[in-house]
This record gives sequence, structure tokens and C-alpha cells, in this order.
Amino acid sequence: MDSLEPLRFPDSEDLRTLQDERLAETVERAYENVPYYRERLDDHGVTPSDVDGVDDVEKLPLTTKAAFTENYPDGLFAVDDAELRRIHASSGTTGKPKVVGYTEGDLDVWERVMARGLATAGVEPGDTVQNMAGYGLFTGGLGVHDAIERLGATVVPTGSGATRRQVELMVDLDTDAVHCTPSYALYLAETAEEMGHDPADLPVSTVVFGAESSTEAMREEIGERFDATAVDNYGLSEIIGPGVAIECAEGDGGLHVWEDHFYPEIVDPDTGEPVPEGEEGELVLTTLTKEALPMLRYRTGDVTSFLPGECPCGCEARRIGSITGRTDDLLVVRGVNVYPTEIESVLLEFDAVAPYYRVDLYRDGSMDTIEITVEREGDAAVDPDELESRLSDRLADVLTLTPDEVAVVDPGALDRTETGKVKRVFDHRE
Ligand code: DLL
Repeated sequence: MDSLEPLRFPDSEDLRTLQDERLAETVERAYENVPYYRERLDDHGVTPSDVDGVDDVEKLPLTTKAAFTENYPDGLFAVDDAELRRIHASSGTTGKPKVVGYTEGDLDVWERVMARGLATAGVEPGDTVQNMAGYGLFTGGLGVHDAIERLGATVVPTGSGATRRQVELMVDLDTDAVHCTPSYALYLAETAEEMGHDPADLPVSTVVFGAESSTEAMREEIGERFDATAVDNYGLSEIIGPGVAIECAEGDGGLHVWEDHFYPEIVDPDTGEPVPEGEEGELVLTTLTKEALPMLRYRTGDVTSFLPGECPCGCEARRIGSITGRTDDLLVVRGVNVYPTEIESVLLEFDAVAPYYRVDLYRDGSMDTIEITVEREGDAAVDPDELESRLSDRLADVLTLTPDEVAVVDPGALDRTETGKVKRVFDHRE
């Protein structure tokens, strides 16, 4: 695997030195070129010379998503326009998108980290990889596209949607691996079945999925239906796009963070203090090599934990668990905190239920109501009333809140997402 040597994760002796040097350079670059960072560091009484290495990272203030809104569109960029080679953007929670920029060097790093990730996931040079992520401002399309080529594999740039054609191409081109969202992977399997193919007989041996949350049960289902290795791929535009962390094919779960380029911390979302290893908290990332858009201690809003111990695959990059939720997708219903992932994990306990659901929240006078609609599994012979009442009891136990309605509907009754990220929660309250 000599051709993959340049993509290799550094040895542990070299890693720390690299991280220390790169962090110091990044802080310097941000301070000198981005007024926002200079002001924040000045306010905190920190100068670049105070940061010699990662032991000093906690001296730096945390950066929130608001930094993008306040500096829209490109106030956080640390380079002149002439040095930019690409712009992407991701939707912000409040109107304006988060605009992110890349220099030639950034694009090179991006290709390398994502190519390394694909190799870690089991994709090999010479493989044919169908990239079903949306092309355009979304980072999932082009980010993974370039990496597939960099790895020495062949990219089939189908983008998202046109699902029957995707299946035909998988068969005709002998596609070895696909990249898509986890919900789309399941929809793809369902479409293949409708077309008369058993997805397990398709040539695909690796499904790389990401861009939205998934549960362990979903991963198992994706792996089983395609008879393939299913790996979780994590990233976010503000840091680089896909290519921040990924699961390996041989390991037993957990996503390796490419910490030679992105320094990870996990903090208590309320206090901003680091949590002990193994405990859940908010992932905070600092870029170590980004030129156009250095990010210092960026609060991702994504909830996860560091996994202890070494990975059986031998790669020493630290591992995080799959993202279990977002700090900002907490729903407060009648004063009770509910995370959509808690609902999802209950639904997936039931064999008779398919992984398609929607949650509708209404306000009736001053009273919140929560309605959960879920699809019955195709071949499950169940009494819907009985299933609804069992689901309702179990949800009430786990959420400590009794849903106002739980409806089990026929297979295929809920909308599928053919493009982009799936939307499961519809909050109709003010
Ligand atoms: O979704 C980048 C990406 C593309 C990752 C393709 C993987 C594959 P954004 O559109 O900026 O970037 O959205 C980033 O999506 O903060 C998470 O909340 C969520 N997210 C991304 N990957 C995962 C994952 C891309 N594997 C936001 N599991 C992040 C759970 C994920 N959530």
C-alpha cells in the first residue's frame, strides 16, 4: 500500500510535536489576520506567544456559531480573496448561511484527510465509488469526490436523488462502495428491493454514510441489507467538511478523529469545561492546518464522548463515539427535555417498526402536544393498536413524558428524503 503512505496518520511520537507546532501557527495566523479573533484574544488577555502547544489550548476562548452570523459572509477569513480557490456554504439556523473558504493548501489537506478516511473505511485504490451526496455548496459532494480520486479510486458522481438510476448504475458499473446519508442508504435498499434486486446481492462491499445522525441499529440494518461494511463519516463545513472523523473497517466502532489536522476536545455544554474521558459532552474542534478559515475551539453543537482504549485496527488517532445528538436540538415539551435521538432509539428497539418516523409538536392554548408517527416494518404481522400502546408505554418510560398520540402507519406512508438531510421533527409551535 505504498501509494497510501502520504495519507498515513503520523506515529504517536511525531503527533504531539506536529500538533504543538501547528496550533501555535494557527493561533498566530488567526490573531494577525482575523480582527474577530484578535479582539476576542485581547479581551481574554491572551497573546499568541502564550500558546506554545496543545497544553495551552484551554487558554483560548471558545468560538460559537454566532461568529459566522456576526462576520457574514467572509469576515472570519484569514487570507486575501486572491488566495481563495473555493467557497462552500451550509445553512445556518438563523437565515444566513455559514460561508466557508479554502485555499489551494486547504483543498489539498481536505483531499488527504478524506482519502485517508476512505482508506480507513476499507475503500481501496482501483475501487469504483458512487458518490450520492449533493454536489454544490454542500461540502459532502465535492469534498468526497476529490478524495475518491486522490485515493486512486474511480468516482461516479451521481449526486443525490434519481434513486432507481443509482441502483441501475450500481449493478451496471459494479460499484464497490457508495457514499450517502444513512437515511438515504436505507431508502436505496428499499428502492433496490422494489426493483427486484436483493440489496445484499449488489456488488457494494462498503457503505460510507454521514452528514446526519444515525443510531447503531441503523448502521446494523444498513450493513445487513447490503451485506457490506457500513461506516460512519463525520464532518462539518466550518471545520473543513467531511473528513474530520471516520470509523474504520476493522475496529469495533468509534470514529478516528484526524487530530493531526483537527484538535478535538469534549466539554460540558453548560460550563465549557472539559469532561472526563468516556463522558458525553459537546465536541469542540480547533483546526491545525487551515489557512483560509482557521477555527479556534469551535463549539460544534454535536454531542459525543472520547472512547477509551486502543482500536483493534492499530490506528492511534483518538476515537469519538457516533454523534448522539446536538446541543441545540433539545426539544422542551411541557417542560420536559426530549432529544429526537431518544425517540429514535426507542422506536428501533421494536422489530415491527421501520426506521422512518416523524415527530410533530403543537401548542394547544398553553399546552404542548407531541405526536409521533412511525412506519410498520414491511412484513411485520402485528395488531397496530397493540403496537401503538406498547410504543406509547415505552416512550413514556424513556422520555418521562407520555406522547399525546402514537400512530403506526403503513410501510412507505412517510415521505422519504431523496436529497439532503432528513427532517424528522416538525415544530409547529410559535
Ligand atoms: O454534513 C459534512 C459531511 C458531508 C459529513 C458528508 C459527512 C458526510 P454540514 O452540512 O456543515 O457538513 O453539517 C454538519 O451535520 O455538525 C453534525 O450535526 C451533522 N453531521 C455530520 N456528519 C454526521 C455524522 C456536513 N456522521 C453537521 N453523524 C454536523 C451525525 C453528523 N451527525
